[in-house]
Amino acid sequence: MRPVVKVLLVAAAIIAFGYIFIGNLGSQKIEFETNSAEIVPVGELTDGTEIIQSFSIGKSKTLSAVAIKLATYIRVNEGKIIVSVRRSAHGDTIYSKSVDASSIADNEYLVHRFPPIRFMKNDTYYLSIKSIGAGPGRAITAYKTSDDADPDGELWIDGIPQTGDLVIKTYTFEPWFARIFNLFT
Ligand SMILES: [Ca+2]
Repeated sequence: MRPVVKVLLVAAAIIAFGYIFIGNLGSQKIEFETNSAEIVPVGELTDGTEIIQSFSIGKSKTLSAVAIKLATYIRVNEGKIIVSVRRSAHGDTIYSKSVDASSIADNEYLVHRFPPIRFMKNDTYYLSIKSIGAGPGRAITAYKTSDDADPDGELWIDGIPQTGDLVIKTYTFEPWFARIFNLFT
């Protein structure tokens, strides 16, 4: 290999590494937090139950994490919870993860971080929580508001639209270069 080619290859590798590394530096912050005077459990999430909450993120924002407030009825529950983030209510899954119901903490937010979703800005997402394998008396629950806390979001439980919204937080990630860019635009 000619020396000049070697130098070019090394330079290309450094630039590629720098782009990937620096592109992942930035800050994550809470984009939205469900705010309501009254929240109530949605009921036991027994086998097959699916909750879907839609939400939107702001212009030029990059979705990087979601958190859902869950509760255990102060007992150890059975089965699994599959948390998914989708582009539509029932398809185009961007992210999905299974969690043992027995590992869920009472009245705490279950946080799921994922690689920041790029090129999908200013969009609506669908957060799904599906219960697998939990019988009555052995299932966890989530919280919803009594009122329409998020006019931009909608909640469905087993396909039935609800008045309130699921108690969640969404997080966005802003790479440092986007922050500087946004100062001038
Ligand atoms: Ca709503």
